[in-house]
Amino acid sequence: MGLQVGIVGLPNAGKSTLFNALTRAGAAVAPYPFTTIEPNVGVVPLADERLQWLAELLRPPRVVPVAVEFVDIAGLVRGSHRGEGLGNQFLHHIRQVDAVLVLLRAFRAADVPHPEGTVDPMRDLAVLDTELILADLATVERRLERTRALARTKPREYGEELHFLEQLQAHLNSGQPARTLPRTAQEQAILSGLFLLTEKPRLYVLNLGEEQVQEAQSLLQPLLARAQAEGGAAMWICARLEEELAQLDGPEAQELRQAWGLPPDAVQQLAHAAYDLLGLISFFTVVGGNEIRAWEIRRGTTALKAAGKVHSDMERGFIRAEVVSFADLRRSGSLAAARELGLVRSEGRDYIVQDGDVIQFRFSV
Ligand SMILES: Nc1nc2c(ncn2[C@@H]2O[C@H](COP(=O)(O)OP(=O)(O)O)[C@@H](O)[C@H]2O)c(=O)[nH]1
Ligand SMILES: [Mg+2]
Repeated sequence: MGLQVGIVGLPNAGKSTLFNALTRAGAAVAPYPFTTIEPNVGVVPLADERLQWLAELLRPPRVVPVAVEFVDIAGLVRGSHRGEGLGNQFLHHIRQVDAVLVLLRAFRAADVPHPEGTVDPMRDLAVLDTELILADLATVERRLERTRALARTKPREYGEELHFLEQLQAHLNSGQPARTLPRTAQEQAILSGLFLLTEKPRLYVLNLGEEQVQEAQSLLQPLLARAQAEGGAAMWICARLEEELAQLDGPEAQELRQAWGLPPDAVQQLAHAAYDLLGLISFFTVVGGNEIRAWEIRRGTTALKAAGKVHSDMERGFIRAEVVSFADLRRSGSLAAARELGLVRSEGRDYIVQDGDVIQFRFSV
């Protein structure tokens, strides 16, 4: 499974519209085989000019970019945590994603009812926050009960966990998301096992109407401030326009984008923002003359672990990694020239892979 981003928001915020825009735009990025894995899971390949350059240089039959999967998660409404609307069904879906895209409605449309009666994105955010925090509280309280029972018989083993869970409960009870609670490495392990919704990194997206584009920056301001305070990201989009534009071809769509004041590629901006939010970088592999492929890894990953990402055999039998940075490769013009210039380095298992590295793994089977 690839990197997954769950789209959450109140009903009629435009989640499905955004989802369609994302997946249709994804479909247009040749040569990636477009897929909607399930009706509500779509794949957006990340455009990367470095990969494109490599593809032009080496012309392999297959070019595989990294991709971000978006999941349209329905059913989050005020009262969800106690079973309103579709109740807790959404929880199951959000628990599995790596990051949460919070979509907030700014567009005004008399024919599209708002579940809260008026358009107010920051109020909606408060509603969503409350639901997610309450859902997490329920999870933590279930775990607390178990840990309390265990701590009664084995206080030495479970004392610390109990103490941390109580801290976490108080933190959530005060209206704060799990991700702002300081923790030790040991506590992090407990947290990871809980799959809390408010622990996931967030990308805030404000869904604007066509007529609001001119004032986009000022409308985005409160959300941007919030995102900056929590180390997240915020951007705006016109989901409905993007959905329509995604069906058009290059030049025509670009002209309309300019006329509307939209960015040249909002869908890619969004996918890249999610990628960056998760601290992901890309490295590239060239497999014989057959395939060029981009791989996503977390910043700070070693050559050994990167090899394992490509194939478990490569990790097991790792000998060394032959690495050239993309910048060096482009400057030299070809892999052979880079080799002659001594720009292809031989790196060991502990080498920290850098964004844009072109790597050939040497391994024994
Ligand atoms: N006027 C206007 N309508 C929009 C916009 N974005 C979405 N909608 C409409 O709002 C309704 C609800 O959108 P949908 O994507 O189904 O919302 P969801 O419930 O969050 O999945 C649909 O009729 C959309 O066409 C927008 O930017 N402007
Ligand atoms: Mg929907």
